[in-house]
Amino acid sequence: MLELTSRSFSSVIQQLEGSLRDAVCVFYLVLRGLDTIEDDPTLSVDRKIPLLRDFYNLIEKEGWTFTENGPDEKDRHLLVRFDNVIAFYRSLEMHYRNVISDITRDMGAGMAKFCNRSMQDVNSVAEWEEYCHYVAGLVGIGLTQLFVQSGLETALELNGDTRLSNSMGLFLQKVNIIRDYREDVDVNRVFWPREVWSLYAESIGDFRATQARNPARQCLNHLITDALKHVPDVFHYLSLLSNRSIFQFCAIPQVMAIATLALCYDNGQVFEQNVKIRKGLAVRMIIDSVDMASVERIFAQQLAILAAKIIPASADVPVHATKQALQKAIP
Ligand code: PS7
Ligand code: MN
Ligand code: MN
Ligand code: MN
Repeated sequence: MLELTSRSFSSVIQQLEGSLRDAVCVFYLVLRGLDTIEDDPTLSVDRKIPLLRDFYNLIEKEGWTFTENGPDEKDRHLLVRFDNVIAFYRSLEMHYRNVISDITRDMGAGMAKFCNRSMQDVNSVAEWEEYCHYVAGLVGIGLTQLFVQSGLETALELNGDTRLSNSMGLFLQKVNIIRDYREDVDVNRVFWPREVWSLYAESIGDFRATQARNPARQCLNHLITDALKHVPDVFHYLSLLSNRSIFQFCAIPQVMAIATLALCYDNGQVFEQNVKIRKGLAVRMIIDSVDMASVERIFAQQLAILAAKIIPASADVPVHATKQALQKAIP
């Protein structure tokens, strides 16, 4: 199921040590199930909201499955055979189950809150961060609790400082939202905050037009600059880890994210298709992400690629802000 549903997390989860491996695998599949309900446009809001809010109870029900997803939902099969995930969840030690249950409850409630307001979109940057907290920051906070429960990580700050764990998720989620502009807008899902895009267009969908490339790229660069502010927290968090398999699990998605940001910066293609880093680059970065020093090197390389794309003569506010964010981000 993990290999069927996960595009990027399957291998880094499978290399985790001991009982943590199963716990994180179940955590992933439970949240993927929840997200499959959130993402399904064929489920009515009235059906969706109670499911999202109740999902943390449903995962306790032996034999529960869900067959109402539309036929096009890519992870439909996971929910059709969710009884398997539930059986696996119920076999976990209680300290792991409690973390998974609490995070699933809070994420489901957060998703329901945003799905409730349907057409109202994400208005401010603060709201953008609130949404990202529910769907990704909470994952960071829950994973950190699992690491500590496993006994493989002991740093007190890791668990005490949910701000750092939250930033780990926020950075990944913002990059995902920035990169997926076209895919999301085409199905009427808007995650770019109105407070930012309204500076550059009347309507978010306008960025798709080739005549709008200049304001579109400025808006894109503005959001990338915003995402970069999380990089110092990401480094701080990674520097607190001591277990090698956990370090790689945490670092590899962050490395992919920074390379994706560097590729997307000032890139008009984001408004046409889903921009993806080259497979060869991804493989090389995965192999190279062994410790803090190598991850810092990769980040510095990717940030240099991004910096080289800044148009030097421009006095735009975002350009100035981007330079400032890069200064703070470069290790
Ligand atoms: C439990 C590994 C490591 C401290 C399913 C990993 C979807 C970016 O939305 O399919 O389909 O376009 O690419 C992952 C922090 C969460 C945040 C969130 C659970 C890192 C349900 C990843 C992943 C915290 C809500 C990418 C958050 O999905 O995107 C486990 C530390 C799931 C992490 C969603 C997004 C994940 C995401 P989409 P993807
Ligand atoms: Mn979703
Ligand atoms: Mn999704
Ligand atoms: Mn997405």
